[in-house]
Amino acid sequence: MEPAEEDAGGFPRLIQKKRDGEQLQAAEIRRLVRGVCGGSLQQGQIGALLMAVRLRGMDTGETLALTREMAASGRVLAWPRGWQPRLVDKHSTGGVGDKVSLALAPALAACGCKVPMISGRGLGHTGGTLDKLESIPGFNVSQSPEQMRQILEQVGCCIVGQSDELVPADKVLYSLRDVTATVDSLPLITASILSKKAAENISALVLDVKFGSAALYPTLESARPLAQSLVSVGSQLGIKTAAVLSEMDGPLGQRVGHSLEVLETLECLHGGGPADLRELVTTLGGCLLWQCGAAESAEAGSGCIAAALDDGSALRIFQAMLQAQGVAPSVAQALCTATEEQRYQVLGRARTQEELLAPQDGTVQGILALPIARVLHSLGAGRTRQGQPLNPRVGAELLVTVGQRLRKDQPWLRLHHEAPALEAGAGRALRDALLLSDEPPFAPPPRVRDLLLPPPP
Ligand code: IUR
Repeated sequence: MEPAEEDAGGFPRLIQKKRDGEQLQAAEIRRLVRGVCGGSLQQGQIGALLMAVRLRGMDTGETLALTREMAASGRVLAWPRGWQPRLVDKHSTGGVGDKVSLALAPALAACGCKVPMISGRGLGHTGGTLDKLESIPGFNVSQSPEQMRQILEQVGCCIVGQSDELVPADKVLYSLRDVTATVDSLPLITASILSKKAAENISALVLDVKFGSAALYPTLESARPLAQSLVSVGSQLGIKTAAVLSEMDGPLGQRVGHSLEVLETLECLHGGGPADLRELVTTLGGCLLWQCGAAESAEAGSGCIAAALDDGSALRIFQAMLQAQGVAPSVAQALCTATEEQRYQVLGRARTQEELLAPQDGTVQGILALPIARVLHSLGAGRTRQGQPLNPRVGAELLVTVGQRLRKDQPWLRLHHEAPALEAGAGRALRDALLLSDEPPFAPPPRVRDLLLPPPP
């Protein structure tokens, strides 16, 4: 007989085992996760367990068991059998200006995939995909599994919030990790991300693991173990999992802030927009099309995604997704077919647009995303507490790209805000975000620095 979950003697022994660096068995991990969800594991015990895992780590087998148990702690989505090979999703570890999901989901659907994308909200300096979509009047991120299925049937993709029924264990563990200094644990991050993807019941997954000064990991090599852990555990869960390592020193694209990022997504969906945004959308999408058997190679898949952006098919699906998720047809049409000025009328514009000028001649060596994100956050674009309202119109447009030559007094950034005046500290932080050099102009480097493809079957 399994020890009763209420057995106070059982849990301390399991915590002690991990504390002393021993390996936990799958059945022990199951008891712990059930204790977390059922409430029989006390908050202090969960905190101690998290810290033991943070300090002692978990091997791939333990991480896999933890991911499986977390995924099974709630409802697992079910789909028609015929969809199975083409059910795909993407996850990013979080970046500034990262609006890739907004363009990628409809582009994948245009290429024949089903994309039940469950996204998050922004907390801290990175913006959340759901918050960006909610800057569109009427957009509803709360969709039941039944509604998701209907939207996937009609449109091919949806982007929704995580319902309470899905992976309740992650809700408990994630909120406690935040307050116990255990967020940066490889097995805990792996299990948290992959349990939610496993509950979506998808066939293929691509992960955009960011590195750089505005990412969780500062360097390519420090981010690689997370990418490897995600690919290894994801593959063992039966999901064809790939990872892309992409640089996150400067904002992705030229616009940061919720409604400004929707505007830039629309440019991308019209076949234009910044080169780095298109690079990430086509690379991540190309991997997925290859993984799910819709393309001969990742390169061929990238070509299919590029074609869906260029021929308007991804844009039409984006418009249909907006309507299916509550946006009035006239609003969806205005956003997807009108001029930028008319799009601003739909999304609104902040009261003040203020341009920052280059202090001297020079070549743009870099534009640091983190200080820009922090200033925007302080101007109301982000939240410090869950549930706090935010201002979707606050944002920044970069008027220059890395590698280009800049003249003294040339505008390099346009800030959109509603504050009476920019505080001196914020102005200084923004000025310091522009890195100028005496080097000759150069082509900006690619965002994608490495690709980890799934192991062969
Ligand atoms: N995103 C998640 O879903 N889980 C995590 O642990 C982190 C980011 I860090």
